Amino acid sequence: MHSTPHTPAGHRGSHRTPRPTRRRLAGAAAAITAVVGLSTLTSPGAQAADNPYERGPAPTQSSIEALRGPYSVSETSVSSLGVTGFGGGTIYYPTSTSDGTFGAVAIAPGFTAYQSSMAWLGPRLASQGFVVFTIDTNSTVDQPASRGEQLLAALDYLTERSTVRTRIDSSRLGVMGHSMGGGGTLEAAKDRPSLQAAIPLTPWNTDKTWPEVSTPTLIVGADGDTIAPVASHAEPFYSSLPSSTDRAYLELNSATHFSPNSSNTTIAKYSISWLKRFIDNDTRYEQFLCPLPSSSLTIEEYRGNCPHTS
Ligand code: 9J3
Ligand code: ZN
Repeated sequence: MHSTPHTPAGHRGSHRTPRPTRRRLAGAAAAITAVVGLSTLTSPGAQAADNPYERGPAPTQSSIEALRGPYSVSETSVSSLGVTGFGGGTIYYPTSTSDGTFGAVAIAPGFTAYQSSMAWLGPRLASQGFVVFTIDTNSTVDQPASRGEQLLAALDYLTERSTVRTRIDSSRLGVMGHSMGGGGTLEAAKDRPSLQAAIPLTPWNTDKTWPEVSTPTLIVGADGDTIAPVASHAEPFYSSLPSSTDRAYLELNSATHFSPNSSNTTIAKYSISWLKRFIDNDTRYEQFLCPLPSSSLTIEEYRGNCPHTS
């Protein structure tokens, strides 16, 4: 709706150290080329070899706006009694194992809230091809730094001990969260630079500056937020991210602090695009991020640098 087809000419030049996944990707591509020979790479079936992390069909505006993506979703509950470092949660994951492993995302709720406040994102994102872990915190009054640690503990549980651990590529992980959970999302990215994507939703934090974050970060603010006003939270958080970091700021129009707590297509479509682009290295989604989306009935403002060339 707001974007036009992306062209290679729209890419910015790469100007930073390649990520480990990109080095691995290059190595894998070289190995495949050596084994199968160049002629095979020109056949239609060679597409998956270009990006081993690509999952699902080519996206469209309607596919990223849909209530569900192409994968059927299963879920499993994780009791707080069986884990340490966070408060348990629910894992949503693609039912089928025939497409290999998936990237994974942990999602934290806000102050006084529970995993139920973010539950809509579980199947919405998992059905697009991610393992999604909506968590409870140890206490509903835990502060952002604690929520960041708990997001990381949840990812460690997910990839090392959970029943779905074999379905996950542990090198492709991301974090999301609402309000203090969004503040925690920034804390997690600051503490673990190997994370591939971060999406703070109407984030709240007393720390206003995030120059330490190198993880690609999409910050979502709400124009009518009176609890975490964008002028003192989302906007300075975004502005303080290094310009060398892949970053974007999406300000929702006619929205409140609690807009991320119920089904929201604008949040979903840009979150899906961000996670696909940076967790799966899936450049098919770059068309929705670059050129930058225009203001609209649902978008008050959008800022960002177009994704850096991989
Ligand atoms: O998680 C949040 O909703 C943070 C906003 C808040 O209530 O902060 C007050 C200390
Ligand atoms: Zn800071």
